[in-house]
Amino acid sequence: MRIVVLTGGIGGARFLLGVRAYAREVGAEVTAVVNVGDDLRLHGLRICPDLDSVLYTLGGGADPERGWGRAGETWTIKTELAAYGVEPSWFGLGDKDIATHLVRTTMLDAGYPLHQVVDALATRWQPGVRLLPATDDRLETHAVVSDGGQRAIHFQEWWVRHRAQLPTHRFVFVGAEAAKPAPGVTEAIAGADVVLLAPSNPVVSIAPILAVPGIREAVTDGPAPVVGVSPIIGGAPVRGMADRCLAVVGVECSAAGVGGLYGGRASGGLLDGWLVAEEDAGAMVPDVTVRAVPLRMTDEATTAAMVRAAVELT
Ligand code: FO1
Repeated sequence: MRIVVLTGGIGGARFLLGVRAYAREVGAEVTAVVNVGDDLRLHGLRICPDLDSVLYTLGGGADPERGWGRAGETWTIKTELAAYGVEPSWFGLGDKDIATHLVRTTMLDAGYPLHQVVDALATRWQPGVRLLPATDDRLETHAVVSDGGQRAIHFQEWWVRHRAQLPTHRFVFVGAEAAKPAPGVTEAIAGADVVLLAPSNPVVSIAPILAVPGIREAVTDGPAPVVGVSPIIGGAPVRGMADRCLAVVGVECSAAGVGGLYGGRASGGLLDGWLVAEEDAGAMVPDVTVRAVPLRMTDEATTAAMVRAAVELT
């Protein structure tokens, strides 16, 4: 069996732990297509938060409390940069994490495409699943905010500096129109037995992946059933600030709201199946098979059981 997962953020990385465990049980191959819209260049370094969250989480090197960055991190360089008054001071890079950004930036500057850089980093972290960036090309999520006047700011500034509290009009996926799917992405989707949408933020993690021309079409026109896992339980995001993002696009923060945002395949949307939490049993999405199961990713075995339920929904 071949499983493709569209994923981003810390929830997506934790979901992949369960996908990998399930895949080992049944002998499946997993390809994760990872959001790059959160990426930024800072202090001359290319930072890929979602790819790194997946690498560190699956490789056993993630900080369990923060969710992002490395366990046992030290912050000497951050402190030194602050002593020079270097901005942005609101985005902290740990010393161990910086090593990853140095390797990545050196390879990118030498001309390697991002997917080859991911392969090189994966040699160390051995994630046990195939990792593909959605695109090798520049794709950055920006938020159009009212902050005195109207302006667009990078997603990380919106998320980390302003904690998603600024009046926000919309998100823009800068570069998406000209971006091409990274090699292997549409082929993996076309060859999949099931496509899973991780319980990631639908607005700023999954939407930028689908904004790359060719990816959404590969999912909707492909032979594989598509099953999404709700990132919302009982009207609240499992983690992160999906509620703020959903408000920006005018979607109710509920399992039914996000299911409706993705939409049923038979009515021009994405989904064949929608897995929701037991708390949300009764949520309805037109043309979509909805099933309620325990949906909190408390450990790998519970998450693997969620994945089994998602696969069996099809
Ligand atoms: N999140 C924060 O809340 N504060 C930070 O200073 C911060 C730094 C950071 C550095 C590298 C990295 O890979 C992620 C980092 N994050 C930080 C997490 C990140 O902003 C977001 O949680 C994701 O982009 C959303 O998935």
